[in-house]
Amino acid sequence: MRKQDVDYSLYLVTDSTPAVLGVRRDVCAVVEAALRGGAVTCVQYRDKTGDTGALVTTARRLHALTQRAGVPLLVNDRVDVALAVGCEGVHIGQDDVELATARRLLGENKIIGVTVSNVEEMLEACRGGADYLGIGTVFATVTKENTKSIIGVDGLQQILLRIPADSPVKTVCIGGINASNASRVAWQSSNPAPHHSLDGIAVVSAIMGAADPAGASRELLRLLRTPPPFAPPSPRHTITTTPDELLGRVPDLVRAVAARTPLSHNMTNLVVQNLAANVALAVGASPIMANYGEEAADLARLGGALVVNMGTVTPEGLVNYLKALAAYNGAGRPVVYDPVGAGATAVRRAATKTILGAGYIDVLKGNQSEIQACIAASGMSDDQTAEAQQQRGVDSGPGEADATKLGGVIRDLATLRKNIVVATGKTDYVTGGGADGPVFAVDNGHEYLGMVTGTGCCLGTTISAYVAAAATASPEDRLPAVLAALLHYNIAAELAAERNDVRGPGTFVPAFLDELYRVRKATVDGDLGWLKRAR
Ligand code: 3NM
Ligand code: MG
Repeated sequence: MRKQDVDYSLYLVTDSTPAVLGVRRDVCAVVEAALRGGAVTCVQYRDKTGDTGALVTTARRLHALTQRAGVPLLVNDRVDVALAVGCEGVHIGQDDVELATARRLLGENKIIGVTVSNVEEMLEACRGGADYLGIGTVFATVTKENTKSIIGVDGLQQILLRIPADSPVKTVCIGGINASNASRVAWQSSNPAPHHSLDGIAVVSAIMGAADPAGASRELLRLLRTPPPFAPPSPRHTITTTPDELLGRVPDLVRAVAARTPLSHNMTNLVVQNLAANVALAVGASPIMANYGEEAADLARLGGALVVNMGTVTPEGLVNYLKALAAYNGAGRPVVYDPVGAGATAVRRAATKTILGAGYIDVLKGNQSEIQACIAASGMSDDQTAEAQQQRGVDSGPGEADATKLGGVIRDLATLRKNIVVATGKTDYVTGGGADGPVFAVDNGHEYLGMVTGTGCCLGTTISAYVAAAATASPEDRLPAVLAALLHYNIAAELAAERNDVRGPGTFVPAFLDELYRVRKATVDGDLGWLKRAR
């Protein structure tokens, strides 16, 4: 087999410790069983503690098995063992022998893989002629202690996007990959050319620790090749819709919410529950305020959308969010995440990172400092920046950032996460149509919105109603839906604020509910006068 032809799809890394393997099992027996499933495409023998003689003996046995299966065997770290056995190559970590030395010892025809956890390590490995990269650690895992950094799917994606387009290097990711996340990770790590996409997943415990290694590996390969339930139906491409075309679609979207009365499942804080439920009703959705994660699987089947609002974060609350996120991801229903006060405390920064890493967020909505905190949580800026910009409370950002810069930043975030990002402020910015896609700005709204608690959260609720009612999960339908939500919400606020009976934030609230309702009703009746206010 030529090394260029190696299939890295399902890359099994061995572990000989009883904690992973179980006491009675032998590493060769498990690898043999896994190979019998026919799904494993590459094997790495990894034993950090064995004596050299024993390593060579086991590696020889493994090589006989992999040769019979027609897949390559690589040895972790030990170039000498690989040479003794004559297997197909080695895998080296950042603390192992240097790439140049390994190459000199092994020659051009052997496979050398390198572990990388950041862009600098990746670039160095590419320059040094690595054949493939093991990118990680993606998720925290008990299988490896001393993992230098948990990079999440965002970190993985950033490395993939920065691999030089002309590099022939292949890629696998490693760390905590299992049946619960393989499909999502593979989908989130696929990119349009000329960018590199992930070539495979490397797993230890998901196969070595499985009762049925053959079945487990077949299932992993199947998941790897199956888009997750929430993936948009069409291949992603740059959105070319103009603002006028988008405006033209708004009336139908308002009517779609009214006609479908989609469920808006809110996991939100006590302060806003009542107002958010009333806003949902006013725009035509059917609200349920359910903070208990065990309910989410049933609710996710009802065709609505979930809002995770981090307004009151507690350890128990976080567990509930993650259950609900998994349930909605599994049902292919949209999730809106409102990272309230994401940068305000260490607890919220950690919770944001956990939530963003635990599943797919369809729409990420926050004010500028919350979005900044999400960028830090995604590894796109260092955490110190986030701490330096620590928010004063949950209501205010660091000031109006330069709009062009903000637009570029949220587009990068949305591209990385393959989702829609909404940055709210005096002007709201929306993007999510690819790396070269547009950033839409909505200039409507009223200052009273900033004087009433929970109006940001209620915007999240409104967005959830609209994305739930969108025809498909494709950005062609989701982006206009989010824009329609912003226009409905902000124009209703203007209409309410201008009423004679409104004299301040107190009288504004009931008038705002009225106008949310009246905008919907007028649109259903064919009166689109309100939309002329769109800016
Ligand atoms: N290398 P599991 S993480 C061997 O980040 C290894 O470089 C890692 O085990 C890295 O699939 C890891 O059981 C262990 O999570 C992965
Ligand atoms: Mg190593």
